[in-house]
Amino acid sequence: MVVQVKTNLPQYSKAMDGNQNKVETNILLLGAENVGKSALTVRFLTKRFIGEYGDIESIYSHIDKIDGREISFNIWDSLYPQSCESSESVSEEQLRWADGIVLVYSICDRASFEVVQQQVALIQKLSSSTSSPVPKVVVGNKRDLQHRRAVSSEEGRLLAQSAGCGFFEVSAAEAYHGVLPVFHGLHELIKGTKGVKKGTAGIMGIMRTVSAVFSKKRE
Ligand SMILES: Nc1nc2c(ncn2[C@@H]2O[C@H](COP(=O)(O)OP(=O)(O)OP(=O)(O)O)[C@@H](O)[C@H]2O)c(=O)[nH]1
Ligand SMILES: [Mg+2]
Repeated sequence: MVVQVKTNLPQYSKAMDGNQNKVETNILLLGAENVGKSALTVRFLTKRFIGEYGDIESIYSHIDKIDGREISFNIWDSLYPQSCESSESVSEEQLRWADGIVLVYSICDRASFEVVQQQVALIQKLSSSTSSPVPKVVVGNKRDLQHRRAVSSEEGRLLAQSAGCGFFEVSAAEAYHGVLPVFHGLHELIKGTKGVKKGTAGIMGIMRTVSAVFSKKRE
């Protein structure tokens, strides 16, 4: 297996790079384990659904075009910490890094919906001292598993509405075109609030590239 691993994150530019045309945006995926955070990430990066992803936490870098403008997406596919207090499931470091947050639950897993509720509250608490709230979207994944649905669309929508977030129900397994609006929609929210921000945080030991994802699939 050929896996390209960089031991240091690159020094990201702030809002734009020198040519004033490339925008950088940091997106953090949160949510309980097994809800499809990695599946959504890989779908967006590669248009593919691999099936099994392992429990790897990574920041992926991906350049996409929206309305003719290059957007450099840095996507932190997080792991829900094992045996942690719910109050520790989002870190200040993650919030400092993120321009926008995707909160993922599985529509078949009520406990995962409760995790998102807790994480929304925690983000509000941790962000209360900062001037502007981080743009967020709530995502109910595994919409293809209707027969196992445990969380209604209405509940998801209400949670998102009460937290001032966007809302999507998607299936990472089924289609790319359903997943794309999650990332592009969040980017629009970020753009609408404050543009994009920050340089790198020296937080992750590893940055994996899209080619690493493909290599994994072919393994
Ligand atoms: N049916 C169905 N299965 C899905 C979907 N998305 C992910 N899965 C499956 O759900 C399982 C967990 O997916 P992951 O993407 O690894 O979930 P995760 O949230 O990254 O999990 P952790 O990294 O362990 O926290 C895998 O077996 C996926 O194939 C979906 O939309 N529909
Ligand atoms: Mg994962």
